[in-house]
Amino acid sequence: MSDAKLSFPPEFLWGAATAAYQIEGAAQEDGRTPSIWDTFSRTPGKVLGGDTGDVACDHYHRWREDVRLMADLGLRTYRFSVSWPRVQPTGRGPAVQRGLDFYRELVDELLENGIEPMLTLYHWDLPQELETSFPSGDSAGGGWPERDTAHRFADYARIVGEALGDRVRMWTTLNEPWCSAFLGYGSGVHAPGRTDPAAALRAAHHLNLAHGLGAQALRSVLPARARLGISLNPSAVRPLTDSAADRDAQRRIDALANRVFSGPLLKGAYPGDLLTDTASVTDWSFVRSEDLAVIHHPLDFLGINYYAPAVVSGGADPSAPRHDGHNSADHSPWPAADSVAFHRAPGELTAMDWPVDPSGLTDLLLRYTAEAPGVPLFVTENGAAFDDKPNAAGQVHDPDRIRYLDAHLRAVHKALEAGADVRGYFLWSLLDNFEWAYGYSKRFGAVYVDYETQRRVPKSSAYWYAKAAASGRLPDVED
Ligand code: PNW
Repeated sequence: MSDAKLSFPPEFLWGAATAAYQIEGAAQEDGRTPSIWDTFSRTPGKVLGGDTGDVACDHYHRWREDVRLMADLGLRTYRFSVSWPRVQPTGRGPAVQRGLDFYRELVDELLENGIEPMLTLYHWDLPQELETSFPSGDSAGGGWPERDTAHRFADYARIVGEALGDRVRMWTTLNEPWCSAFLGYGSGVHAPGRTDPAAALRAAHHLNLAHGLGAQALRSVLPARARLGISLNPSAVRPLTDSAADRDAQRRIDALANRVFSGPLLKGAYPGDLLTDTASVTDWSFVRSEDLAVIHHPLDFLGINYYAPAVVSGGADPSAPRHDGHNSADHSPWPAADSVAFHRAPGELTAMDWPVDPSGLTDLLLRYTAEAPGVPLFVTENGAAFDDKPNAAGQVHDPDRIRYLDAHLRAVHKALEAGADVRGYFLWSLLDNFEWAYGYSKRFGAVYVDYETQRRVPKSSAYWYAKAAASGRLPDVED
């Protein structure tokens, strides 16, 4: 649509996001040890095509070129993550100076180019050692189901805070703890690939605790001007019909997708219905009452990652295929929710088979405006994968992605008009990259990456987005 060009506030931050394991490569350089994603991706059958992050976009060696790309596109902010096993191999003990230096140099280059860094401490690359060797051992393995991992995360947060606190202002503890807990330990489609619903719920709590302990550790070392938040991937869950069964299915999934995090983070308590719903799986005795005050730490901002909504109904046949975006998994990521059926939401599908429906983004921004009054919001991820290919002239035209971005930025604008305090938007992703269980088969980048040559080619959407960032207005959408 080329009607009124919507304009955004002048201080609105236009950015792009990446994550360490998805772009860095250099998996065995400078003292980095394996993360759970190295182990998982090297296990046959776990990642499409047997792809790994060993080389990825080789960003570890090409970061200067990548920052130049961001500067050329006029980005005002860049969200990246720090690889835990690069700065603290094995997840315990002293830091590796070379690992910290890599991020310091990256940040300095960003700042010199007028690009504000947003640093994520944990985007899923847990040091393998923390998954494998663990002190108490009251579950089938270590990792996030173990309480100790939250304490290890706080130590790591302090290390990075001390090293970069003088130059990074925006900090997030965790990216999408839902994926870490429920895809990592529930459905097993993400590392470490465990399929134990009780472990997934324990993981969710210990991720919440890690956020709280990490936030405390950061506050103790960061200057007062630092801003601290977390990025969640809340689900816009809709009932298929208005029936009582469908509305109850919505409530149940809302608890498992959203309130399991927002409850303790924003209210200092787990929702009662979540505890009752999951009583057959766990008694939640791993939650100590003092944990809740730690998790309920005042946020300076909340990051919302959004891709697509979900539609649910009650009274399902547990053997029927799910349409929750996790159909390929034999195990459900939703503990104690076998009676819930997932339906395909309406809308055009992206290459992930995720429907295009921007209204969920407006809904979520307004919901969290109400649930976290006074807390500024960022869209810390939004974007889409399409089947991008260079043409004979070597250019990549991606009108689908332009339409997707335009529609979702309009959804952000709608939330702004309705009173949401949205401070910025990060396109996922700057570069095509390692798309987790899908390997390199899905391209989310505004910039095309030729994995043979590592050549970067900005797609048409990158130029479109650059115009939006430069003018604060949404440009026309080409056909
Ligand atoms: C997010 N799901 O991952 C991540 O933060 C990014 O690293 C990732 O590349 C991006 O979204 C695109 O997938 C998700 O299955 C992965 O529901 C899977 C799901 C959701 C988010």
